[in-house]
Amino acid sequence: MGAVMVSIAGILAAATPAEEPKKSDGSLKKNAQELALPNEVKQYLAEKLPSYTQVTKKDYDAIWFRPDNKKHLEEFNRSLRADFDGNGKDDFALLMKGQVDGEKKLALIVVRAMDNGHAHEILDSYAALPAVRETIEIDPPGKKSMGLADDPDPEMKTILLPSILVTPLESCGEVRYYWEKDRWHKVYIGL
Ligand SMILES: [Ca+2]
Repeated sequence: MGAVMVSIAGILAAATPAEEPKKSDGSLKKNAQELALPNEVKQYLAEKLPSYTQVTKKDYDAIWFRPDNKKHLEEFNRSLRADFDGNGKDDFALLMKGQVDGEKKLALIVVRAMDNGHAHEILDSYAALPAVRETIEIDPPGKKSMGLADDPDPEMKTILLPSILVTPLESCGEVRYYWEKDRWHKVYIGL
């Protein structure tokens, strides 16, 4: 992930120190294990997205990873738990395999806990290569990020909620998803 970090640092240099260490909130380690989904989330997925199954460690093939990625294989996240939409209830971001328009694809799916039940959004989909190459992690609240893509106000801004970072391994082009004003926003970083 070194190359990605360098290019992000270039973009964020004006607002944050280069190579800023990860916050020691334990999110990476904590989420490196398979998250145990609550039963109500499992039931929701079975009902609403029956063709999808969660990506597992077996879906990554270390053979084609660079050595510096291989050593991080144990830390690759496929599932995250945080209050992404800020309603006080924990939500789940999941990398899942499923059929999209008749093709086997990977998808980044968020299941949000609502006052009554759950809601979900399919934030993105990716080609199902011979092995999964995406990994996801939580970026803690308070990060500064350039608003781009679908953001009408492309200025450096502070993300107030935990956001989801998607890193394509063996490639560059990290993507951030964050919730603001009742919807998801997608920002490309590290291009
Ligand atoms: Ca929530």
